[in-house]
Amino acid sequence: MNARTKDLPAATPGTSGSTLQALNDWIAEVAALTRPDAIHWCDGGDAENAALIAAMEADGTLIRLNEDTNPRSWLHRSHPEDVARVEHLTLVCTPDRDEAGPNNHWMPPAEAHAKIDALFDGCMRGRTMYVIPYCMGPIDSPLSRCGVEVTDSPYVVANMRIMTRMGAPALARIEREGTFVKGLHSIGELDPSRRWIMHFPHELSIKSYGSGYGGNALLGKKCHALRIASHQARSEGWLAEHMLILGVENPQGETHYIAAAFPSACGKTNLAMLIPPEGYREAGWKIWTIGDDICWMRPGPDGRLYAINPEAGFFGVAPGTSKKSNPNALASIQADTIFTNVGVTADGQPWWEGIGNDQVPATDWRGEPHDPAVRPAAHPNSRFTVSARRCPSWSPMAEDPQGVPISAIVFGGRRASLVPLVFEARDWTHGVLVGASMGSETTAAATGAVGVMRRDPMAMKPFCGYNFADYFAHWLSFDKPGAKLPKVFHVNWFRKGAAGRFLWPGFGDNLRVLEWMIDRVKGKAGVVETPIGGLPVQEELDLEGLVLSEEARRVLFGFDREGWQAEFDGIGEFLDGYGERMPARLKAEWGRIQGELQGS
Ligand code: GTP
Ligand code: SPV
Ligand code: MN
Repeated sequence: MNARTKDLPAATPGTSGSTLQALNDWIAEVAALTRPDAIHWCDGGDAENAALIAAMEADGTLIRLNEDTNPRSWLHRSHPEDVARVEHLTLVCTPDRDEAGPNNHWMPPAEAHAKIDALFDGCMRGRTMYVIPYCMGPIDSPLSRCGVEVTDSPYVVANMRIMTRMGAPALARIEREGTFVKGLHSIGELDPSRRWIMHFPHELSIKSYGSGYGGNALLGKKCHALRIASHQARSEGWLAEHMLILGVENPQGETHYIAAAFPSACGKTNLAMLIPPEGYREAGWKIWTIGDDICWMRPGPDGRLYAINPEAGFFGVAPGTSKKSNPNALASIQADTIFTNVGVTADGQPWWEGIGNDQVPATDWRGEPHDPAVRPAAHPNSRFTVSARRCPSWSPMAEDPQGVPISAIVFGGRRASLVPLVFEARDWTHGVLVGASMGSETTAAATGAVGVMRRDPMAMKPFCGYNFADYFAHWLSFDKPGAKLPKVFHVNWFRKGAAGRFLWPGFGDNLRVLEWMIDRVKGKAGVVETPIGGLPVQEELDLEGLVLSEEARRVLFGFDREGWQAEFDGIGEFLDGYGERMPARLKAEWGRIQGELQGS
């Protein structure tokens, strides 16, 4: 045992239950492969966290921020070539290649295990191996699922403690339930040429090597709660989605819950924590935050979809977060927060582009004196990790084991042209096509070019653990007798005008669009029918107090037939890329709309 481990409280579980035996056997197997100097079972307690933080402060993994302005908050600088998800190195390893589909990178399981085990061989020598039992979702919810992540990164432990229900209660549930997702992680050498994020859905296991960053390393998040969970959800009849969940409370005190899928860095955190515009606030509108990234939902006894947020914290994009754009996020991160790859002021305050204060960054995210001509102070994908309980709009319903009933599902992308502010799908089948057809411009959340339009169905392109054709069929299967499915909408907060500026004010004003959706759910508003779906009757979407240009009104609420014809050609090609596996019902729906667009 090394010195660091001796400082930590011992938390070795007993060996009574058979699951614990299976867990202990797996840990022994993993230790034999990776050869750590010590093994620490995480209990998730305060003493353990304090000891880990102290050790990370001592070795420079964490830098203490200004204790007066940002109590108990830390800066972590990742390896400069390890700052985002790596989609080209992320694999879904099913026995049959078609099961993973054209949407995933694939390798046969045996070859994948051999390749990554060669990297894991002896990789934890000189390090401590941490065993993290965690629960995704409220600890007492039937919708929740557990996992165990093994890692040699104390930074991962500290983040998992914020992002999941980690430690003793999760271990107890694992013992009770008998199953858990196995996640093996090592930062390795942080060498991009020795890096893989591999998923084995049939084995309920994940192996991740060579990255310490967010979605690559916090295995409960994208790896478990989306890729593995989507695979499980398909066979068990539920949905694991890249969606925020929020509650909209109207002045009458009724709350409607909405789930929304936007691709990475396209506004989920912002919408989930929205502060109503002044007039709405005065009238009594309120937004409740349930989740900002992941949603698990399944039909309840009444036929409605019920959703939980499997996470316990936010791993949010820092740049652009300001008092103006997201006051609730800013309030959340005033204390007890880990910042990754942000800039820092001379007196130790975190800083990023778009923070909207008059502080000046002294040091950039790489730890060098800040020179805006060299690089931004904060990396564009810099993030904060904070407990959801710190969020002023955090809803007590987020802990409800049954989840919240969903009234509307919203899809949306970052589209500078063509796509109007909002439209409504005719029915569930059309809604699934709207989700399947989503396109968005790429962002800094993954390595690669930024601003390139790509198809990102349901915002799940990087996260669906199986063939998209089967995934769309699974979505369609929810439409059955007795189902009371939510209405489906599509939004675009990112439409630009001829001058290249956003035409819609966005942020708090997005509530205007949510209000219209709820009116639609309640049958209180009409639509203008077009081939792509129902557009708002302009007078029925409250724009009071907004200054919108003539151009903005025209394009935000307009329908460009020729533009959509070209878009539908592209969507058709995309669907055809999945061959015979693509559900006929979805292709028929595409054909119907294509026909209407042609004016037949
Ligand atoms: P992940 O955590 O990567 O899954 O992303 P997310 O969808 O939670 O992203 P987030 O909410 O952090 O979005 C970040 C980016 O979207 C920032 O650049 C914001 O400024 C921008 N953004 C969010 N909402 C709006 C909006 O209503 N209008 C405009 N124009 N930009 C927005
Ligand atoms: C995303 O990229 O969609 C994220 C951040 O939410 S990460 O956890 O790094 O995937
Ligand atoms: Mn995300």
